[in-house]
Formats: sequence, C-alpha cells, structure tokens
Amino acid sequence: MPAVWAARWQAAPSAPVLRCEGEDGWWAGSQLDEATRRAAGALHAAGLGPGDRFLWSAEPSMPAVIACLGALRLGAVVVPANLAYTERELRHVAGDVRPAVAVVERSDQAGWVAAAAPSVRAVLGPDLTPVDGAVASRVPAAERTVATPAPVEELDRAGADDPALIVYTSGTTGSPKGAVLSHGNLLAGARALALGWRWTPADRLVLALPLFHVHGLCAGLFGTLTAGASAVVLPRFSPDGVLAAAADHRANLFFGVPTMYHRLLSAGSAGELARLRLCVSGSAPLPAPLWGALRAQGGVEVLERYGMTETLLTVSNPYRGERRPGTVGFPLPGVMARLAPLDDGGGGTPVEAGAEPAEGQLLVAGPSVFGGYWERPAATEAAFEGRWFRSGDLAGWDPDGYLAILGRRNDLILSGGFNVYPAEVEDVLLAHPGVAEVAVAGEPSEEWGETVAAWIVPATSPPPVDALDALVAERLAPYKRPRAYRFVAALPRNAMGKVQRDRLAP
Ligand code: MCA
Ligand code: AMP
Repeated sequence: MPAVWAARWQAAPSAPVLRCEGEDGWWAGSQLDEATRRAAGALHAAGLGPGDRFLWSAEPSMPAVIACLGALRLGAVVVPANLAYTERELRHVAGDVRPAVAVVERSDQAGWVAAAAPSVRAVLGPDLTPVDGAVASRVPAAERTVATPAPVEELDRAGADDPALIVYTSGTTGSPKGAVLSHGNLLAGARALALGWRWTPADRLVLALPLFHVHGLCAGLFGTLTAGASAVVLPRFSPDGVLAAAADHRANLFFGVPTMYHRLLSAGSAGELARLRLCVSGSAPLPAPLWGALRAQGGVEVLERYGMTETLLTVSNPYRGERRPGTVGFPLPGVMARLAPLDDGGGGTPVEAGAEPAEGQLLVAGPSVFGGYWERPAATEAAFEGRWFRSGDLAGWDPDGYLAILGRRNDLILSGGFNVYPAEVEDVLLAHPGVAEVAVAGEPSEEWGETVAAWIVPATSPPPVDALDALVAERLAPYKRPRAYRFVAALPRNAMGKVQRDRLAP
C-alpha cells in the first residue's frame, strides 16, 4: 500500500495532499515522501523493524500521521489505540500486541505502555522524540528534519499478505481482540471506495473522524492517499469546523457518523453540505427520518454505507442512482454478501443460490476481509464459514436488492459510532461491592443513536451514583460509561437464567 502512495507522491510532487487544521499549510507529495522516509528512519533507529508492532495513540496531527505512514513504509504493523483509553484499556492492548515501539501523547500513557509491554524498546511522542516524563511536544515546521531518512531500498517492501494494521475491536466477552488487516486488505478496501464513489485526485475530503478506527484511518486517510486525492484533517469534529474547512479549502467530500449529521442538522448547516459532491454516513444506522430531514433542510442526499473493522467497508448505496434511506445499498466492487438462516446455531450454513432467506445473518467475503484475529485462533475459526465472515449483523434484501441492516445477533451498543460491549461495562460495575447483579444495555437516543444504561440489583442499599461514576471513570473510556443507572429488585431472565436485555425498560 505505501508503494502505491509513494508512486502518487513522486508522480505529482507539488500537489497538495494533506493539511491539519491548526497547523501550518499543506504538505505536498514530495514533502510527505521525504517526511515519511525520515519518520521511517527515526522509527528504525528507535528499534522498529518490518513485522514489528507499532502502537500508535496520538491526536490527529501531521507529525502523528507522518509517524503512522513512516511505520507502514518500514513494513511495521500499526496498532491504533483510542486516545481516551484509561490505563486498564491501554494496558490490555499493549500487553496483548507487544509493540516494539509506541507513540503516545502523554507521559502517563508512556508509563502504562512500558509497564504492560516489556517488549517495548522506545516510547516516543508524535514528533518521534522520546517521552521522558514530560508531555510530548510537537516539532515546529522549521525543525522537521530530525532523523536520517531511511534508505529507499528499505522502504515500501511489504507484500499484499503482510500485516499492516491490527485494530482492536471488542468481543462479546468484553476483552478486545486485534483484527489483523493486511496491505492487500487495505488496498482492496480503498480501491473499492474509489470505484464506488468515483474518488479521483481532484477530490478533497474533510476528515473529522478519529484516526484510531477503520472509518477515519482506512476509509478517510488511506482512501485519500490511495486515490491520489487530498484531505483536510480536523483534530476534532464540530459543525462549524467542518463547514469552514470545506469552504476555506474547497473540499468536496465529507465522511461522518450519524451523530455528526444530527449535529450538523441541529446547527442549521445541512444546506451548506449540499455544496459538496458527496456526503457519506456509516459506522451506525442513519435513521431514515434524519436522512429525510437533511434532504429537506439542505437538499443533501447522504450516501449511507456499511462496514466493519474486520472487513473494511463492504456495502454502499449507489453513487449514481437512488440512495435509499434505511438501507446500506449494494456490495461494493469485489465484495460478496449473502444472508444465512438464523436458526442454524450461528453456523451460516451455505444455502443454494436463489434459496437465500429474505432476512438473516449477514455474511461477507472479498479481498478486504481480514485473515483473522491476533493470536486468537479459536475466535478466528468461529468468525468464518469458509471464506465467509460472519458479521454478527442481521440484514434483509429489499425487493430491489438494497440491503437493510435490521439489528445484531449480539448485544453490541452503538453510541455515536463507537461500539460498547455490555459485558465489559458489567464486569467493571460488578467490582463495586454494592452491586450484586448488573445488566447493561443501550437506550435509544436521537443524538447518539444509543446511550449506555445500567440496571443494577444492589447488594444491600443502592450504591451512591458518584461512587459508580468514579469507578467507571477510572476503568472505561468516556463513551462506554453509563449515562443512567436504574436500581431494580431483579433482572429479567429467561428459563436458562440468561438476562433478557430486550426486556430491560427505562
Ligand atoms: C464522545 N462521548 C461519547 C461519544 N463520543 N459518549 C458516547 N458515545 C460517543 N460516541 C463523550 C465525551 O467523551 C464527553 O464525555 C461527552 O460524550 C460529550 O462529548 P462531546 O464533546 O459532545 O462529543 P464529541 O467529543 O464531540 O464526540 C462526538 C463524536 C464522536 C464526534 C460524534 O463520538 C466521534 O468522533 N465518533 C466517531 C466514531 C467513529 O469514528 N467510529 C468508527 C468505528 P465527558 O462529558 O465525560 O467528557 S466503526 C468502523 O470503523 C466501521 C468500519 C465503520 O463502519 O465505519
Ligand atoms: P466496528 O466493529 O467498530 O467495526 O463496527 C461495526 C459495526 O457497526 C457493524 O457490525 C454494524 O453493526 C455497525 N454498522 C456500521 N455501519 C452501519 C450502518 N450503515 N448501519 C447500521 N450499522 C452499521
């Protein structure tokens, strides 16, 4: 994949490629080529080699992006981590993936990584200087010449089957596992979007998504670089920031999660979105009424698509032709999707062509589908039926062949496009002595899609909410923390004793 980018940069050395709002100016192809070679050299000097894991937990900034691209050019495997992770969450990732080198923003994170992963040879700030107890600082533009560039012959040698990314995604057990995506997976995913959405070098994306998830990193950043296009990176999302970036830099693409579209609508900004060539929504369902309101307010027909960390983006409404609200459209180029009956115990038993159910569990196959989870052979085996990946989503074909996502087989909560697994939140709350039993579930929210709520059977009297808040604040990133606690005498359970989350009422 980086060989494709480097060829783009060398073919159009003066073309603007990336800029980060709040920093100086555009980075042209030749500058990125040079800066990522230097970053690769600095990372190599710090002890990172091809195939080594590179833990990457940094605010969106040009130094951070260059570090990530440099690691990929070196053939290392980038492991993005959510910046909001608490010590418990970051230590799990670091301990599991055993990085050789890590980039973090803060000295406390550096300590957590070093303690959890004896493998680590260096913990660096985004500017690739060591974090030595002080908060990592950024390198000013004038001083972007710290390291010796890596020799060209050592770069961009990874093959299609070599791992490029390990992205942690929670399992139903509540313990996140790493999805290993190869260079071939990422390139296929980016090329499918270029074909499906007519993404060309003339396009410019407003990228206000986090870069530690597949949506922002693979679709947004890698999609841009692979298409030879350009992007304005925003360190954080706001409706005004998106519109200002689009106007100031003549951007014509925007990718967001439904919560972002909800906020753009509430800010009265949907009309300005219509000036863009394409606005895409994904990561969580875009409610049909929100789609309709965006069109009514601004004339923008948001294109909804579907994806997963393990498969990248696989299904999309058409660029030309009807974009149908409440559906995610058709499989992207190269992707196959099919439905299997629900009553097969999760096995996804193949059915004869044409004998597919109208609704069922969604399975996908294709070149962007990952090979498996990091060091979890049993989880990998359970995830596949031959080459078909079991998405865990329930879906249906409408009469015109548009796919609609109808729900999930498991209890995943989707809040603002982030995944929250009830089991992880339940485990944390159970550590409080005042909690005898707990069940966590999502509650509908117009802004967030769903928010997290906890139903608690107290051990004796209900524990103080402040104490529960303090417990979850210590152990869970903010988006996983319950927004409501409800104290109940008993949890609804079925005959097997399993909690029936769908019977938990506000
Ligand atoms: C922030 N908070 C949240 C969320 N985000 N709480 C619940 N759910 C969330 N998603 C917390 C904040 O930490 C803060 O907590 C409080 O809510 C209010 O924060 P606010 O400033 O209003 O929110 P924000 O920081 O503006 O964030 C909203 C956001 C963000 C911009 C919509 O959630 C976001 O960037 N979401 C995108 C997620 C994403 O990229 N998903 C892709 C994964 P406190 O008050 O305690 O500080 S899925 C994927 O990759 C697949 C392949 C796919 O299909 O795309
Ligand atoms: P993640 O594991 O973070 O990659 O999240 C993947 C999950 O997000 C999928 O399994 C779906 O449940 C959900 N998802 C992504 N896009 C959509 C969409 N357009 N509509 C409904 N659900 C979606």
